[in-house]
Amino acid sequence: MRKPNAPSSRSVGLVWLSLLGGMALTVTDSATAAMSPQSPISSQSPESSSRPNIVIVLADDLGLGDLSCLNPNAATATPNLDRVAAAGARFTDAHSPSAVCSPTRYGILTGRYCWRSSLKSGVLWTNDPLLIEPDRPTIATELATRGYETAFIGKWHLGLGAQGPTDWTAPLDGGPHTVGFERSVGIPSSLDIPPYCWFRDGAGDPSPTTTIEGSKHRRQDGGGFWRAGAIGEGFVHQEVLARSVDESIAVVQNHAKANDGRPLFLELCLSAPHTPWLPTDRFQGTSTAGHYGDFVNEIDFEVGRLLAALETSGLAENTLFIFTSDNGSHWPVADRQRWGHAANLDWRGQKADIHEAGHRVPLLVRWPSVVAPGTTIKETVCLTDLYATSIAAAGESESATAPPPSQGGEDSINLVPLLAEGNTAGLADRTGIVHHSLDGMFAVRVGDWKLIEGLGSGGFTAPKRRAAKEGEPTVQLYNLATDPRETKNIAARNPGEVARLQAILDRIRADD
Ligand SMILES: [Ca+2]
Repeated sequence: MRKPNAPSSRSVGLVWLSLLGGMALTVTDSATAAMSPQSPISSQSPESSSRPNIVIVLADDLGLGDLSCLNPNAATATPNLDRVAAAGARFTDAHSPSAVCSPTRYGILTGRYCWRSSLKSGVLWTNDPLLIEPDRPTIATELATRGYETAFIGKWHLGLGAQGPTDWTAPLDGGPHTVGFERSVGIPSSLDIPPYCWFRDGAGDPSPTTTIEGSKHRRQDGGGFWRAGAIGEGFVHQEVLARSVDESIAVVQNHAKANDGRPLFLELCLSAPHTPWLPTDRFQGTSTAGHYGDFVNEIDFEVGRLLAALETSGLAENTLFIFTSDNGSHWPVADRQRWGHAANLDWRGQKADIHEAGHRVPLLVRWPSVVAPGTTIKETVCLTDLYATSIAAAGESESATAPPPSQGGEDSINLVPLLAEGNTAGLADRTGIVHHSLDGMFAVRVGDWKLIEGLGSGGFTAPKRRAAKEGEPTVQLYNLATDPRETKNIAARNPGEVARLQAILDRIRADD
């Protein structure tokens, strides 16, 4: 099994980049060569400069086309996120490792595809125990050994409790606090899956002790949707987004106030724009895409509040700030036609699907003095890469007695050289990126080629799975350079390409 990139190879080229000033640059294959310095001239690698704070903000079901910086025709307006993109890098070919929630969250924190874990399809459900295996390294455990304060806020959806159904009458013996986060405030899973409650540092805050009826309406025409089930006293669905950001701002402010020389790692997992779509009064009617679009606008406002807190606390300048989404938007063709809003741009499908809209996600990175403003990165990357990237950004473990370098991050590539210098060498370590759908359908992406191991969407779009007709291939093959919409399955006339990609997928899967 491949080990994560050695952090020692990351020379981030701070001095070289500073020579570029504010010049916008576009990282393409041809530009990469021109951008590469003759030799590393950085004198400020993370080892010798102060370690950066690292903030990862993960939206829930936000599509590429929801950001106005990525979609000139968006029915939404995201000025704060647009400023993040303008100040740093935007990726155009970034993928969540899964087209749904829990597996992507596992992949980000561990740098490992979730289908290697016990969860082979779907998402965790009410009161499932912790999915992350005991002793598995996570971004949080690795950064903690490097002296970071570590905090998790928001939607967890990785299970609570060590085994069996979560026991809310006792301290939680599994959760963010057992996988490296010294502080945590969150909700168990999606905002439409009970129990509805907050937890704080390993205990209910308060635990769910009563019940709520389910809401009747599912999407645009109702008051939001959630399933009936347990709820904690005082829990209000509509307050979760703002409260998650309030808690994050408190973490930032307390961190700045402590000023103890430790850097901060904060993972903020937003509960939006996943259903229930519950924009507060202030945002209703601010978009032309109904409650969904209004909710997206509220996300942007809330991220803006966090960015402002980083600025006023004096942390922003030395912070690697990452914004992304756990899967594509839950936005079928009917919604696009009704509202004229392409939440997933022109990519085929929607959340949960194996086609591009299921897993091609927005990814913005702002890192002043390392990532040049206005950078566009077209290389294919996976959110599992945030594991090795975060560890590389943090630098070597500071304690001689700290555990040895991680043996985790099996499916993670360090993106710091790509971000800082347009250096694509590290990406060559990966033969292909694996995509995974709601029902466990696999696909592999190698260059422009994409092989899907089955027929149908594997997710929400019908048909989910279908049998091959007589003489029809049992797989889908597309070339995204010539057919980005995945309209024409060319598996039948490219058996050699099918065999090549199938062998790569089999090899990655077997490498466990
Ligand atoms: Ca999601």
